[in-house]
Amino acid sequence: MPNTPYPFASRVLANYVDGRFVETGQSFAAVDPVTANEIGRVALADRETVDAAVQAARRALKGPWGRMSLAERSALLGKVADMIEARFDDFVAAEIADTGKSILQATKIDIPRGAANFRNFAALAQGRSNQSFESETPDGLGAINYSIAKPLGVVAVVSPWNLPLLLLTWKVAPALACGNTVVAKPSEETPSTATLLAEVMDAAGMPPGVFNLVHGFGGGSTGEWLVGHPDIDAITFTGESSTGSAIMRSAANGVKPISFELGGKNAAIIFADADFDAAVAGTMRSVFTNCGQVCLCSERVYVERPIFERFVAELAERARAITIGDPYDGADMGPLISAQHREKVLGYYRLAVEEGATIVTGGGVPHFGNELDQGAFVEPTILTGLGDDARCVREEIFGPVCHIAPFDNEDEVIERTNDSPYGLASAVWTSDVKRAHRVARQLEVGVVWVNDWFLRDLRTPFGGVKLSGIGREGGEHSLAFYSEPVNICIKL
Ligand code: NAD
Ligand code: 6OD
Repeated sequence: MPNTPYPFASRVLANYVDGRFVETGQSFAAVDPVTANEIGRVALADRETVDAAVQAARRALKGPWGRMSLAERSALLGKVADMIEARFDDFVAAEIADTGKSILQATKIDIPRGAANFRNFAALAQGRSNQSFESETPDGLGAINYSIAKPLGVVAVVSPWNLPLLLLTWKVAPALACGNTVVAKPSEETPSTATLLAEVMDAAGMPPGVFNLVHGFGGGSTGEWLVGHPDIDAITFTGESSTGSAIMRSAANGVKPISFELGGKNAAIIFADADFDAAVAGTMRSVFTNCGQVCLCSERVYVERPIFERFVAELAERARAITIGDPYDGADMGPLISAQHREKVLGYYRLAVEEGATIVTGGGVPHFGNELDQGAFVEPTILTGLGDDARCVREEIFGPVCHIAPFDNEDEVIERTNDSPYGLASAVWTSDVKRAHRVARQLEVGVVWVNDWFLRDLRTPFGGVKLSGIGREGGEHSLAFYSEPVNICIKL
């Protein structure tokens, strides 16, 4: 178990602009959701700081970074990955301090993926360079065509709090691999690993202005000033669908390219022929990982009627066995991100009752009899008995909760799954491979897992349809978004 102290216990979390750590005279609190205690102060980036970051990023495009070979750039990103790993325990301590997530989650998923994102995109960009100079044979028009991939320029990266380092680096790494410069704004709830990343960039020798970090809030604050800045060239955003709409309005002013990974109301579909134990274990993961705060989590679970009762009983028994509490005491599940988010989730627990749900397990808050009672904890919750039009079945809750409903046939469950304003991910559990292919291709989502959940290959397209996003990232899709292809046509 990591025993490293929170790295910012005695210093302000600063912005990182033009290769310097800068404070601004204004700050806001970093809060530990396990106890609601303030653990640090974060320098709030005002308009001038955002502008300085964007201008530094513009200048850096023309500096040493812009002149580096792809091999040099990739080597530098590899060094960033190495240095994240060298400070692994600091990153883990910082991520847990901000989120209260379990040690298992932080050490096995969040921080390793932070390093892996840099390694993967550095390698992918290098592999691609051989293919990007495709020349075509003369076609009879007396010209030869070839294309080059240029960076977009200054990319604004705005990221959420649920998987802070993983989701920030998922965008920063390919943006840099393609030769862009970045101004990143992490969530105000989770400033710590982003600030460690700035320290790593600095120590790795990243030229000033290539990676800039600005801290602050969203609307009417740092986030809005960044995405509305006229001198950024593209916006990549992960977060709520309603925030995506607001950012899209900013992007419209300058007709900026956008890539959006947004909310979800994901379904797990369990057919009676599935491996029962695997389906239960997988659904436990897909509902309760990270206290249900993963955009891919299953909040709607459809179970074929012959195994419905047994499945509900087994899932409920396992949900009751989840230990909740301080991650450093080895708890399986920590708190939600904040008191405010807890109010939202508890609002849905109350609404479920009003809508006529049966609360199979959970539905309230745990009591500890110590300072954890101030934390943002809620009970893992399983609901049944709601109609498909209930708000708890249609709206994203983003907590450790699912509604389980029976279904009778394949066409019906496909139709019910697709009857959603969201379209991010689904998990299908069956031992019939023909059914798996048939169902998967009919689901209106960006990602379908069959007999698993959140199994990631970073080369695959990742993203959602409908309210769940615009565009795809991952592998070639990221490289395509973060670069500008230019056709050069030479008259022979
Ligand atoms: P959020 O939309 O509230 O905030 C995300 C980021 O946007 C934060 O940095 C915030 O400060 C910033 N922001 C907010 N308003 C802004 C504005 N008007 N202009 C510019 N920036 C603004 O989301 P959250 O609460 O941090 O994250 C949870 C949400 O993110 C859930 O809906 C979840 O499903 C979604 N999410 C989606 C994915 C995905 O890959 N599809 C991944 C993770 C989270
Ligand atoms: O694994 C990823 O690359 C990714 N973008 C995960 C998103 C998780 C949402 O909370």
